[in-house]
Amino acid sequence: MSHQKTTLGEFIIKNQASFSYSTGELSSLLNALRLAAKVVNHEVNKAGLVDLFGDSGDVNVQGEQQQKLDVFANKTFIQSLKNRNIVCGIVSEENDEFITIKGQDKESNGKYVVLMDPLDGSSNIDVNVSVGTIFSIYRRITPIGTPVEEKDFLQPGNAQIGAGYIVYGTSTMLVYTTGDGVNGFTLNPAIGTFYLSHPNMTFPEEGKVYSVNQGNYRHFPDSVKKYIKYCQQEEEDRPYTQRYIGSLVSDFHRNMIQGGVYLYPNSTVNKDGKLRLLYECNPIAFLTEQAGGIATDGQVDILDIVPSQIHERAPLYCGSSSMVKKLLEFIK
Ligand code: P6P
Repeated sequence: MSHQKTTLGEFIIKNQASFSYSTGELSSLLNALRLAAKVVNHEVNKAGLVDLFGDSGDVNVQGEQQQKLDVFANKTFIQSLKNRNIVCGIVSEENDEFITIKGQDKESNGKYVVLMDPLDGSSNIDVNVSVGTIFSIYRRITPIGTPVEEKDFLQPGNAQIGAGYIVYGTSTMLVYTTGDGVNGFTLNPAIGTFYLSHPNMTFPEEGKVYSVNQGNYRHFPDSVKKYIKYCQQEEEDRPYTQRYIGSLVSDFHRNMIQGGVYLYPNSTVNKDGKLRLLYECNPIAFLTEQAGGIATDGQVDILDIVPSQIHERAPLYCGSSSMVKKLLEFIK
């Protein structure tokens, strides 16, 4: 029963003590994300009824057709993060440049920066397939009170102090880490409260699922083609099942619960892959490692990559450690 479960708000307070560097500001940041998640969830669930389906008519920095819900989610998360004077800057998939946030005193006093994909997989909205929000949190590098700079956002993933996602699916869940394991919270929409439903989430060591868009097979490196053939072979523990929703958060969430490996390789079409390093690969990689899995670009751990541009892309292979290790035998 819900009344026996810990709420997200209670969990954040209880674990605040473990934020050795926080005086409650990180808790407040997490609560800002919690609030925005509930507002976006409400709109995602009724998009078709209030004409929030479909294209906004604009195109984002990636050249992708912006969906109306993308725009709504972006505005909602930015507004919620602005309101608490704890964040000094935001990078969003939907904005070309980083956003500077000043407090009422017109100063950049926030201690943190947030990087996000406000509505990942949004091309699935009109066909009623799960979509998600992905977020990544760092301490700023520049001194408090000075203008936020691009270097505040170009930190390697291993400097993250928090990361997570909201999946707007058959149920809405918020899954996050602050470096002390991964915990999942399910929204009770009747009362608008997230409850701890998946404590200490960990990747099964082994899995039977591989997630890749096989429509791109002909563009993949030969090593990846060989691994896919390996997955399909009739041998002791194969063939595996291929599952691909086309929504990173959904494919990742399923694999973390059931076990599996997700692949978005570089290819002759996308030389650096399609996924963005700062607000897709890095937060997913932080969650992966906190859940006992492996996340790599095929050569190095995702979290060790030093970014050079805020919208740069990287290949992503992540999931159950034994499956990723087998994949790396082919790639390396
Ligand atoms: P493709 C959605 O656009 C996204 O960024 C991820 O959520 C998803 O895993 C991937 O791209 C799907 O890309 O090329 O397979 O359609």
